[in-house]
Amino acid sequence: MDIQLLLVPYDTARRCWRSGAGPEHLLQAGLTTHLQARGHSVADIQVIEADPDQPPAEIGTAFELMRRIAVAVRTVRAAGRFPVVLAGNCNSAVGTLSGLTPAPRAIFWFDAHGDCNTPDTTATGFLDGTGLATALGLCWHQLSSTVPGYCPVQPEATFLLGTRDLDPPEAALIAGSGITSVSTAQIPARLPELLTRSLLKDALGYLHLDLDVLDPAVVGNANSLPVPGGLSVEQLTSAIAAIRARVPLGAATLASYAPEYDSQQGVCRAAFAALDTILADGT
Ligand SMILES: [Mn+2]
Repeated sequence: MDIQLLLVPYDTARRCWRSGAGPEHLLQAGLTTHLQARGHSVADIQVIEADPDQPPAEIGTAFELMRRIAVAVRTVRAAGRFPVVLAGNCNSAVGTLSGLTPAPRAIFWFDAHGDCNTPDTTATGFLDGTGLATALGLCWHQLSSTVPGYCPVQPEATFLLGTRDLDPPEAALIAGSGITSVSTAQIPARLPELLTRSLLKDALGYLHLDLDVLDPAVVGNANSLPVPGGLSVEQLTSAIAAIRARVPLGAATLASYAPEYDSQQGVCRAAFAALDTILADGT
């Protein structure tokens, strides 16, 4: 496969801080040569940078990055390459999904957390906890409209996978939304059946992998927010294969990986294995 790696090395508007260091770490661990050894063609790395003329601001910088990601993803796909976004923050997904329009899109969001708060429900003020809600058109309407190609994704075409840490208002929002939640216990056995129920006809899939979906006790800590009871590597790759058997993918993202917490490199290895399945021929 012809692949373009798009690096977005920011966390909360800070470059290479915390999970902003994840993209570079994956490269230094040999990701490019790993992919080439699997037979993929990997174009020169493209790094998405914040506007150097603007002061860092958690909200403003995140949306500036989304605007730039949206343009980059569209350009990469027009050149016939598959975009793999390595991002600090999950909210980069808003940009990536915007680069896939006008196709109807389906979201497969692997994450220990729901990222489905809104500015009215968040108790932490952490913008990245609103990323999926923004992609679904539930908040940040003015700023979302500045992202080229932005169009909300339908909740009925959205899957939350392996999510196990929700704030009460977030849980209520998801329960009433049409989003399909797939618990860790349901992966992979129940997934094919759940995938047949949803609105996926003609959809272009977006696979979002927040690496904290993995089990901290078995695989390692992906970031500062470990939640017990996550997926094994085998569960994750089985689920990805089941998704690929159902829906063609338009783009994929690996996000929220802060390498300082991954002391045994288990999450790094799992990221490589996940990408192998995301990019494999013939699944
Ligand atoms: Mn996340």
